[in-house]
Amino acid sequence: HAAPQTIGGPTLLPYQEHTRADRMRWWHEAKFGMFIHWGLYSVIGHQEWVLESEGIPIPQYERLARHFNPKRGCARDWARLAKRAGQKYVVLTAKHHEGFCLWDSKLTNYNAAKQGPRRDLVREFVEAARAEGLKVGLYYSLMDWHHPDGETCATDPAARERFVAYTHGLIRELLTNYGTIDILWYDVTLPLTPQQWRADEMNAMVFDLQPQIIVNNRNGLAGDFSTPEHKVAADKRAWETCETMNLGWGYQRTDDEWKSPKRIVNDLTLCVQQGGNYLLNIGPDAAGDVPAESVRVLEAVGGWLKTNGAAIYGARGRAADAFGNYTNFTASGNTLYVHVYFWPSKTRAAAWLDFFGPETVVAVGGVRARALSARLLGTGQPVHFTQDAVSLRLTGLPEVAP
Ligand code: FUL
Repeated sequence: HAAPQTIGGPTLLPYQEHTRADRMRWWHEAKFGMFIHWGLYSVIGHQEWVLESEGIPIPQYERLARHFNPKRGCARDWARLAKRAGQKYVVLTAKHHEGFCLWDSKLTNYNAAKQGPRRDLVREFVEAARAEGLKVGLYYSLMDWHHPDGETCATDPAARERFVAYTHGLIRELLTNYGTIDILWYDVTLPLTPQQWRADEMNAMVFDLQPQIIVNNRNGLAGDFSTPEHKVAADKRAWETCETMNLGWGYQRTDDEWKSPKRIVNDLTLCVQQGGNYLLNIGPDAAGDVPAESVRVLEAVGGWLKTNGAAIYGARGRAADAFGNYTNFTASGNTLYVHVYFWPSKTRAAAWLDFFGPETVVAVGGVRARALSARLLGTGQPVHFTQDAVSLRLTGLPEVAP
């Protein structure tokens, strides 16, 4: 907690249009969302590209719908899980590259209301999310391996005409029939160019139907935010890292490469430090069950956010010129949050560190503002500190990270 005037550089990144700043305000505050990859590929449990990567013939793949049998209320379970995890918005794959629509479409029978579950899963999702007070996002893949024109549209103008009309029509359905949609998360423009997609017209329709919505950049236009995947990559504009909890996006039976809660918290913090958002994926199985390990990790992250949320929600990135070892920094008002992810416990440190004295110390460089007080966020316990021109030294810290 520092004297008002000088904790750092610019507060938020500049947003060109006022209307955009308005639309995106909640999103910048929210920071943390849940991505949900779910579709017929979840039946096989061998990631969401399985149709393409295993070369499964379309008629055979279509039969998966019969085995896609989600439990009643699974969308509510996800929404509650997101809530417990401290996530503020949820984004569901309404249609992934496989082409199967999770909603009751009038434009194709290849949808969850007409076959398989015979339920409008998008409606269930939207209602469940709203009931938990979460913002609602829909992912939509432009690329479509199932539609007969999905590939030929690249070369055949008549096929293109039909396929582009189909695509605009599906997006129109999603943004007409389910009330307020907060995010449209496009994916993969292949095999058409934005011009061929009539992407300008597409976005104009989207904003016409949902003036408050925000859209990403994966229809080939800039949209409202960028979407670095599997990496934290700060941008000059609004951006959101999307990341998986294990390796795959869709449910993968044999994938045990789970990231730890600590790793997730660190990534989230790093995103916030650099001014971005973090969209973390779950891949429920065909019953809608979320892998137990995902639940465990999300709940642990949620536990952390419960005590440390002030350092994340609504916090600003690049807030200070502060630097340090194994630390991330976020800020809110005049408060600088020092996230120490490697705790320099004295007894575990090398003997020569005794040179610095017998205490657990965290040293922060680059803080030009005068510190007035310091405390542990989780417990409120005051932290001793000294400050000179070189560093702010937090001393007398507990031996073990709180
Ligand atoms: C990629 C897709 O190909 C992946 O399947 C996944 O949906 C990821 C978020 O975007 O482009």
